[in-house]
Amino acid sequence: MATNDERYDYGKTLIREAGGVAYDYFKSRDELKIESKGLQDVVSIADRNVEQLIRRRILERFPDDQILGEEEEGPAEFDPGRPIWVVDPIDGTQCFLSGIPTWCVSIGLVSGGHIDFGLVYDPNADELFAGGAAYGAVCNDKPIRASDAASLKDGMLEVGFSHRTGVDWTARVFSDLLKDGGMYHRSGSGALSLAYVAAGRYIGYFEEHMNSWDSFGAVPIIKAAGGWTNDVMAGDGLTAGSVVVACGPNLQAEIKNLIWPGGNHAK
Ligand code: LIP
Repeated sequence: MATNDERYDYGKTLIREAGGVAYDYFKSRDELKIESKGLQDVVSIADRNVEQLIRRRILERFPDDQILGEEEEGPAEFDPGRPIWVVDPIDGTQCFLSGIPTWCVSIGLVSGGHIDFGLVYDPNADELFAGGAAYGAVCNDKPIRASDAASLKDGMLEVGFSHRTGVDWTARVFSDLLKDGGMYHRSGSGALSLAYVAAGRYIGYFEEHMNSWDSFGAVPIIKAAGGWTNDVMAGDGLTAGSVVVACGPNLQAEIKNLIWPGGNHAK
């Protein structure tokens, strides 16, 4: 029976191959036909073909594994006894199609009821972020650590947003963050930004709602890098997504108080 160590090694090679194909599309993006999936939500043949490549490669090597991908989604129900690959072929599609280099390929592996490892590949910078509890956290094989910032004043908080939600919670977080002397950033690729939290480049991350394919690739890397995230698997996080809050080890209390003031978990 295949092991997750084998999946981890295979995934690292696969995500670089997929990123290479995506990067070729990026260089000739003017030829791509852009389709709308909703408000500020676009897609092209690049997303679909890269996802198909990833699906094909996974099933060639691990035919019994299951796949949840952004473009083709997954089966109506998953068998919790078999590994599930959670795939975003191009995270940051709007940036990709606009010629902005903040996009990536993201893959997470759910196995045994938790996210065993995650992979985020940025072809523009040729950076592969990888990790999990059993593997440590690395960028291009070099160990990475989440930021040791102890205050929101000590760096940039990435704030993601999509029109899947209303604006009130995010607007309130912006307001309180700025009043407290903090600073925000939005790259347009949630997965890549979360990988940057693992690498200590951003001190934290907040987004009211992310789909699992946007967060599961980076969350295990953040944890393996000494950082903290909320439980993105809680409830039906795999299929419905969740709020995502992440930070380095010393910022947990302060970021929780910014997002859920006084421990009030209402928005
Ligand atoms: C998007 C992310 C964006 C995030 C959105 C959305 P897509 O993914 O990259 O940063 O804020 O929630 O999921 O559609 O570009 O793959």
